[in-house]
Amino acid sequence: MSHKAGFVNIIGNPNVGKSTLMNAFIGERLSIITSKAQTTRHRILGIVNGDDFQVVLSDTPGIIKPAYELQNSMMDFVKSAFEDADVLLYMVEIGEKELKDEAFFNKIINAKIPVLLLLNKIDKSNQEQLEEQVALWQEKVPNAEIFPISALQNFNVQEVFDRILTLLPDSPPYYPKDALTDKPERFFVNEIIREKILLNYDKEIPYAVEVETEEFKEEENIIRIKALIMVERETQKGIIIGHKGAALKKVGVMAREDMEKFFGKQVYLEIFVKINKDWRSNAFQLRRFGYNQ
Ligand code: GDP
Ligand code: MG
Ligand code: K
Repeated sequence: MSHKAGFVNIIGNPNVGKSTLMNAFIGERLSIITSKAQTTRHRILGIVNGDDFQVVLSDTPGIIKPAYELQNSMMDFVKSAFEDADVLLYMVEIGEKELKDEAFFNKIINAKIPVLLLLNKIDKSNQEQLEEQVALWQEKVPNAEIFPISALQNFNVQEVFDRILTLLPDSPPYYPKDALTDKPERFFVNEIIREKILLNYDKEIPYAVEVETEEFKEEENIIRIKALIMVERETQKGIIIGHKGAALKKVGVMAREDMEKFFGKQVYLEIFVKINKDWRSNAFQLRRFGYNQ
């Protein structure tokens, strides 16, 4: 049986209905996790799994950043949103004008990947308005396939999803399907720590380590997390920990801050470093996502 997998980027102004669309995608299937993980490249909104597909949906925080943050690193980020995705969903709502950010808008109309323009909230319009809007957007974004939808009323949502699937390449899943449905919180804890490792150490280190969440205890006002960073050699352990523990402490503080945002709760995070020569054989393969290659 062939398997399809890929990355779908959702772009659009705030409040156009991106989260509602995610919920609509999720409502139709059981084996789905929705979450917001801040990764190096994208925020994961949700991963939709089926027997023969895995769709990773994410959005691009860059689009809503104010102008003063529009520096090189952000523009790189924005660029990667176009280069790394397999399909781009550009969501607008009835009556909306195009994006204020002209550079970004130009990226959409010049995208090399398929663009689906989702004209959302059509439940608020009549037939005449709708036809007018479709014509308008087709002119503005000639490279897009336009889907009038109502994410809220689940109109045309399945059609969009089916179209995404036809556009995705044959590929094994990027994320372990079982682990996702099994212990999703731990998965995102691992991803957040991995991201901080990526940001704080030289290139070879992230490839030499594996992160595992040993304990995840949610209490009323706090989540207690114990995570393990597994390395293969003593020297790597030393690098991870750093002089007087400073490097690991930094990773811990950054990761905890993200986790608190992610889970919306105070987090008590302990990270241990352990040498485990065999982790590679146990680790999940295929980790394209989140790595700066
Ligand atoms: P996001 O900021 O792009 O994620 O937008 P949300 O999904 O949070 O939606 C913003 C608001 O638009 C919410 O009040 C939604 O209920 C509403 N909304 C989303 N989709 C639709 C739709 O298809 N029709 C209508 N009438 N409202 C919608
Ligand atoms: Mg939202
Ligand atoms: K989001």
